[in-house]
Amino acid sequence: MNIDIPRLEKIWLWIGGAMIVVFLAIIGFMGLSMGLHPPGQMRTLAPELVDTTAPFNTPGLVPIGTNEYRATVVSRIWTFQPNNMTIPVGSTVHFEVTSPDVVHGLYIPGTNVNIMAVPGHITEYTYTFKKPGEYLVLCHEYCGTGHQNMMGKVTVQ
Ligand SMILES: [Cu+2]
Repeated sequence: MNIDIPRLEKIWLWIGGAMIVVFLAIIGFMGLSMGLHPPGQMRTLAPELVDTTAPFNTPGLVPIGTNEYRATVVSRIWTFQPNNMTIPVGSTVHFEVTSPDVVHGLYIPGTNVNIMAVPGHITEYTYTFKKPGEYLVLCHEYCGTGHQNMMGKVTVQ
C-alpha cells in the first residue's frame, strides 16, 4: 500500500517522532543514571512482611525526645493503626507509613500532612502541631468499599 502523504506533513511527522524519542531518552537517563524517584519512598518493606517486621509489627506513637514523637502507622483496609493519637501542643511528629494491602493515603486537613501509603514502600513525613485541637485523619486514596470509614484522630492538647 502506498499512501501519498504531503511533504510538509511528512516533515512534521518526523519532528513529532523525534521529540518523543528525545523525551523518552531524557526520562530514561534521569531515571536510570541519575537515580530519580518519587520523594519520601527511600525505604522499602515487602507488604507481606509488614505485620512481622519492626517497627510496623507494633504500630503506634513513641516519644523519642522532648515534644518529639515517632508515629509508626500501618494503613490497611479500612483502618489506620493507630487511629487515635494524643500529643501535647507544639509536638513534632515523625510519621512513617506503609500498607500491607493496597494504596492508601494519610491526610490531615488543615495541615501539610498528606502522605501516600504505598505497599512495598515506607513513606516518611515530619510535622509540628502548633495549634491545639482535634485533627481528623483521612484516607484520601480510594481503597475499596470501606474507604469512607477509614479515618482516625490526632488530639493536640
Ligand atoms: Cu484507605
